[in-house]
Amino acid sequence: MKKVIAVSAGHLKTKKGSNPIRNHIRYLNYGLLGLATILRHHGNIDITVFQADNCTVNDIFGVIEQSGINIHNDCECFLLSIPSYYSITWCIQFCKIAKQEYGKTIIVGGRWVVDNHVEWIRDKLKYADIIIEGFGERKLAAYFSFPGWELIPDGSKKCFDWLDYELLYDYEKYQPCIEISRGCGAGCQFCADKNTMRLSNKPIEIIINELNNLDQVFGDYSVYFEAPHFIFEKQWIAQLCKSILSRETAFKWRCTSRVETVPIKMLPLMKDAGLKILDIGLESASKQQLLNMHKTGNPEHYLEKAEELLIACRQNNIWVKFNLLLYAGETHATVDETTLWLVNHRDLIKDISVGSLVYYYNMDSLSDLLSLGATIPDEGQITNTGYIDLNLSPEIDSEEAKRISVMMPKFIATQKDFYDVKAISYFERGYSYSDYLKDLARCDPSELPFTIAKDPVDNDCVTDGNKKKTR
Ligand code: B12
Ligand code: SF4
Repeated sequence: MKKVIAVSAGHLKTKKGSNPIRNHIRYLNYGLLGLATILRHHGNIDITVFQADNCTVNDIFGVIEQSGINIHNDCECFLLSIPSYYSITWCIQFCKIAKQEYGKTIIVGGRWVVDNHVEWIRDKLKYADIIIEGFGERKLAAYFSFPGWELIPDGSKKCFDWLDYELLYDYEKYQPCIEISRGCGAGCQFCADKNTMRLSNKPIEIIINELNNLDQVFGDYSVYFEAPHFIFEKQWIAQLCKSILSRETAFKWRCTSRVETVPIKMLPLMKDAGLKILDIGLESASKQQLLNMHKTGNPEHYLEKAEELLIACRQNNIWVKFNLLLYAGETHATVDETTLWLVNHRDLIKDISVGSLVYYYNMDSLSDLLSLGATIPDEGQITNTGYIDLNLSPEIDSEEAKRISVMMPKFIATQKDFYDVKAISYFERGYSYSDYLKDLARCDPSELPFTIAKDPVDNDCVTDGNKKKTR
């Protein structure tokens, strides 16, 4: 059998725009790499994964050929993974070339985009042969029908056991991750995972095997423990930390969770075991907006817990990065309320990332958003792109929301904070602080989500989280 070429789609437009620094961010599409690992190791299928990242469609075909694959002669079929609606335009061009120039079969998947709107995708991607909804593990195994394919479990029941990084072209540039669980079901109104079933955390022995593999493949690395909502099951965490501490190699790790979920008493143990960054979905510090998002039923208590977490993380030299969302019904007053809370806690917060509400085709709550005051700027946008950049309220339209998203982090983070937070798990491996400063000099400061300040005196790559910020 010839080679299967798996491609993670790139973006012609990204949600956060592009600049010389963002071009060094490499989001690993671990969903696609996990599928490739199964096909290779259970199905004995020859497969290579290419991440398009910021490449144009023509460039990615060039990269594939440069890797030594003759697409005409060697390629059995393409698997195309669509990580987000922002990739659709790129995918349209990709499918056209893959079919018209190379005449290959194209199988498309990526549940956040494909699910529930197959007809729409089919209409957009006219040259695609097969579109697969949902988790791909079992459906692709059935398609290739290798011996024993029936034993591959459905992705709603099991995480990946491991990721074979060597199947990914140029894998040395990517920072590794380990999938811990899937799904969430916590009900936040804006989230695609609000009603999904959460799988319990993966057994620790499997994680340790994956770490042993990372030692072999990468040597020196940090890890994202991936889960839409990392749950700190106490016994599981205690066992994980104990197992990490008994290993010879140390590494830094991060994960995404909620303010109320982190067991504060366990932070010293987790710090010793390498926890360096907590990505926390704070979303807002406006009490009304927290209620509107269904983030909490008790915003006062929620914000107290957030403060308690910040203080405990500071004591343990763990950085907190908050994710914030400008939501339907947002006004200048609610933005000010959030900004004031953040500024009051500025010395405890390493960085924030602010997004503005986008309505995606497969969300179900447009009427709720409209009832909170949001409006649709361009009725045609959804059928063209699959998403809508909403006006959040009569006061804050989509453009103003984008402006606030860039401005708000400037109150909190400096260029060093931004680098430190992205250096673990996001920037391509080997992207040094001095390379970053050179790229920074080519950026428009007004478009950067941080202020440019004098660097701390001990100008190493990872600053001490206990220090006060210099600005
Ligand atoms: C972890 C995560 C990330 C991680 C990792 C991304 C990744 N590729 O997995 C990071 C931080 C990098 C990330 C970044 C972004 N993300 Co994100 N992310 C998530 C999150 C929390 C979980 C994703 C997940 O479950 N992965 C686990 C794997 C196993 O699932 P999977 O990737 O879907 O893969 C399975 C199937 O889709 C399918 N499949 C995938 N590819 C293929 C290919 C074929 C051929 C087949 C048959 C099947 C198939 O099989 C896979 C295995 O079962 C979700 C949901 C949430 N709660 O917020 C948002 C989410 C997916 N992200 C979202 C967005 C918008 C983004 C960004 C565009 C944000 C930005 N920065 O601008 C970027 C785009 C990144 C990129 N280029 O890939 C949106 C997508 C919205 C949409 N419908 O377009 C979501 C839904 C969040 C939301 N708004 O609700 N994200
Ligand atoms: S806690 Fe996070 S993953 Fe879960 S529903 Fe809310 S935003 Fe989504």
